[in-house]
Amino acid sequence: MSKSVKVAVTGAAGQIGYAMLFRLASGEVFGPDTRISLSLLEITPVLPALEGVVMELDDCAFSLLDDVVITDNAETAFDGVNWALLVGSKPRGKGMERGDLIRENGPIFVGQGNALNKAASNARVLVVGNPANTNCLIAANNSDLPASRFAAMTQLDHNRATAQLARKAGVKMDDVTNVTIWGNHSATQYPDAENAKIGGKPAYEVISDHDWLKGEFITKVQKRGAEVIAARGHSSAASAANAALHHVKNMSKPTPAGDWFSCAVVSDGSYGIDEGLVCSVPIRADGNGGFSIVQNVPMSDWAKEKFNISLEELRTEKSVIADLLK
Ligand code: NAX
Repeated sequence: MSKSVKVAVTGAAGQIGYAMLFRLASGEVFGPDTRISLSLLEITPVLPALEGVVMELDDCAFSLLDDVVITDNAETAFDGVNWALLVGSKPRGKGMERGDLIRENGPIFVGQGNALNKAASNARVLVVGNPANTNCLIAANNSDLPASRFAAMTQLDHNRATAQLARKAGVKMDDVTNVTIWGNHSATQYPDAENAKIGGKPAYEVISDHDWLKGEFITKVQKRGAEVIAARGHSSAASAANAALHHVKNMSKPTPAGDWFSCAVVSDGSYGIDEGLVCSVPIRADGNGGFSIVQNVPMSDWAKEKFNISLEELRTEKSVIADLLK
């Protein structure tokens, strides 16, 4: 008998949604024996555009795709879903500071946290919409689902770091392992090459240009989103959708022995991160829906300093939306 999965995507008519839905519906993520229902949330004025996307989904005649629901009601969208991919949020407007964006988007995640609570007792949640860590903190805090069901996406940053290391070392992508993104999905994040491995050896042994590892590598990953906007005129979409699906796959299967992946989860106090803060750390999934934070990954004093900058930013973001927390 075939299995089935129901996936909610918010902001489904946006550019990441458009790059994500067809891959989800193709069966790439959950495998060829899993039937798929999609539940798509948009704001009311965008529903007609979303109808066009649904026409295109139909026109693909995907074998595994059963229902597609579109709605502007979060509770309807989340009804009985196994995964909720929270992509939708307002983009940063002209002259808007990060703090303004947090205040603008925070209430969306209060509503969606509540809706998840009522409609989706089995859901696993990935927050992509920015500021992702703090939006995730708000959604998790406004829901009674276990905190471990919530994550904010740093897989795109992880993939960017992996690609930079592979290109520099002249190796295949899969030769790079044990990359970690620490902290916030923002320009303060700390991409960790000190613990990364290339072909099983420390990245610092394989790449002799340590100035690059301590300098350009870090800033390149931190500022890659802005670099893509400058070149393309639009923010990362296909790579972001790819990373979201990569996250779902990573969480759904046992992580290969000795490796880990990055995502921002609700802190249990590991690495001195304030309990409850949503912070990116190294994660291993057990293949049964559970995960653990990899412990004792060493950090030099230099690395700790970098990580602390991002941690401090997360604390500030939390203070900006303190009134939205229960
Ligand atoms: P778009 O502006 O193309 O799409 C966003 C969609 O969300 C729009 O269709 C909008 O109508 C919808 N939306 C707004 N408020 C909503 C609500 N309350 N409920 C449901 N839908 C709502 O943006 P897109 O390029 O798709 O990016 C989406 C989000 O991902 C942005 O916040 C963006 O900053 C964030 N990103 C996060 C990344 C990450 O690694 N965590 C990387 C890529 C991306 O920048």
